[in-house]
Amino acid sequence: MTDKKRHYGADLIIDSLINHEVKYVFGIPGAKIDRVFDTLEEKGPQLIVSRHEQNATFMAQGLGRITGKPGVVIATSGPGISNLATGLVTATAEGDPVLAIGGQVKRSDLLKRAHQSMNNVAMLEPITKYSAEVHDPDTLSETIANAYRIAKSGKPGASFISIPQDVTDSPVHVKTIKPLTEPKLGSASVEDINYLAQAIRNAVLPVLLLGNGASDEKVTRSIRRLLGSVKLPVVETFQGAGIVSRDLEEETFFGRVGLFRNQPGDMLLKKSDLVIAIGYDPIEYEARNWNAEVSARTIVIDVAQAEIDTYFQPERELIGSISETIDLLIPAVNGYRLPEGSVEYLQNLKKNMSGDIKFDRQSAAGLVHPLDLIDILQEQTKDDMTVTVDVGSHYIWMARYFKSYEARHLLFSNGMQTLGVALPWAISAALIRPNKTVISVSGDGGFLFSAQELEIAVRLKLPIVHIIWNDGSYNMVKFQEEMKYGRSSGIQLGHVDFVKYAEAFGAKGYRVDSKESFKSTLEKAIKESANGPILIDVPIDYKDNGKLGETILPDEFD
Ligand SMILES: Cc1ncc(C[n+]2csc(CCOP(=O)(O)OP(=O)(O)O)c2C)c(N)n1
Repeated sequence: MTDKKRHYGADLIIDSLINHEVKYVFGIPGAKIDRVFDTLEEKGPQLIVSRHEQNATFMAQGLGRITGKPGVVIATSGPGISNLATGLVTATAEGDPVLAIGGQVKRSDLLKRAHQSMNNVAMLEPITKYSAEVHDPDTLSETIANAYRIAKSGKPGASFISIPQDVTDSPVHVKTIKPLTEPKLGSASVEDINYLAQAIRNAVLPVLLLGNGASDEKVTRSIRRLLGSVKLPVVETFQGAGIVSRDLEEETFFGRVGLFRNQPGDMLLKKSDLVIAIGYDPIEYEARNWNAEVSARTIVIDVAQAEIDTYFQPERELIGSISETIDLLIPAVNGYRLPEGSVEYLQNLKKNMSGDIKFDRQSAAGLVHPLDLIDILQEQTKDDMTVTVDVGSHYIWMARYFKSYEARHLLFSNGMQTLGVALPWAISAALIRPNKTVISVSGDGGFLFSAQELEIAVRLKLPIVHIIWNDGSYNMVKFQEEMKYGRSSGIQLGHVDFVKYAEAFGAKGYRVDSKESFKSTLEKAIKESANGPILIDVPIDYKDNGKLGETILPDEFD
């Protein structure tokens, strides 16, 4: 029995989380870490027990991405730890702060072939920013404080702490650390800011390339102020979605870039003589894809130095707080106007974006065309609703055609492209942004990577509408294999009755068979989601997917 008056390692862990104002912990217990769960039960934060550690990690990642504060996941030793891996690599790759805490065998078993004995730190080290094991119970709080700071600083990512069972169970003699004030980064140097301002004034077609690092709240506000005073054309990466607001869209937004180099935004980047890359991370869209000719001058604004490669050699890097840097840039470019020729080019490009004639939306009976689905979803989604997207052909369609006007409200996994993120992220979004319906979108393949978490959504009555683009295959792989080899392999899936699946969890499920029935069902589902999650199974018409990969990159428009 625990002596309630004594203070144990587990208390230090939980008190540290409380001091860091952690509201939710996602995870699954096991014997090596159960004292932490026992303490959690008594003191908080709120525990969300998941059905798989991977999904708990995705939920922590989703929380990290939306709030900018590390999402916390706790798992037990052995397979509990190894199940964290995919979530942690996704978080680190995609710049999302996560703090993972894992159980470990007791210290005396560490060097033995004992039950669940494994080198946790070594396993997770390559995919985290910080990976350490605590061997002295009195250092638990300081280790958590450091891991938390590292997860969130610079380019955010995952931190991992392994804690042997006897460390958790030992009495401790120190006080819990309270987080210190965070150091405030200043702007880049005035000299570099003036250099960029001059480069913009001299450029014929300067373009902003906005990446995931540009989509935090403060940076987004600064970028909007900049675009309000100087109408520079903008392209976003998938994870940069939503930075450009509705009122700035018409004059400044030229779409998202990623995956295949055939977007209006790619044409713009190719033609630009000055690309200003803000919070850009090559993991989302390598420079060899958008700067194949190494033609553009590039200037970077970021919190950390860029990784240099043949296709990405910035001539200046403005390093510091991105928002402070942009706020100082605004007066320095005041009064700048794009040359007449560029304005005309952009107007033509815009026409080309909206008049999409590539697709014949006439679908076979019973199927819904992706663009019809997107139009209906767009109509029924309010700007403050979160939309999470899984990985697959549906993600390419969504990234290209679904508009979002609030940063971090349209979420993609674009660094690792990890299947299964959509529903867990929707769960985090529903927790953090209460009373707002969350839309989550996946293929029929990716859905079943994490679908069991529907149980959490039912348990917590979360207002989630999950839309399955159902084509009975791993389509994104299929159509790319067909492009490469003229045939496909390993992509065929069997039939699943998703309506029954939803019902088995106590959720509602609908199947539609036309754009009209999708429209009315979505309307109904958004209303009904006030009482818990709803699944909509949409037979999707993927006949036009090949066109998504066609490599047309004209320089000019007639
Ligand atoms: C964990 C993981 N495994 C495999 C892949 C490779 N992959 C990318 S998309 C995809 C198919 C997705 O199929 P589905 O979820 O049905 O969506 P669709 O492409 O049909 O829209 C696969 C297998 C991946 N990205 N992540």
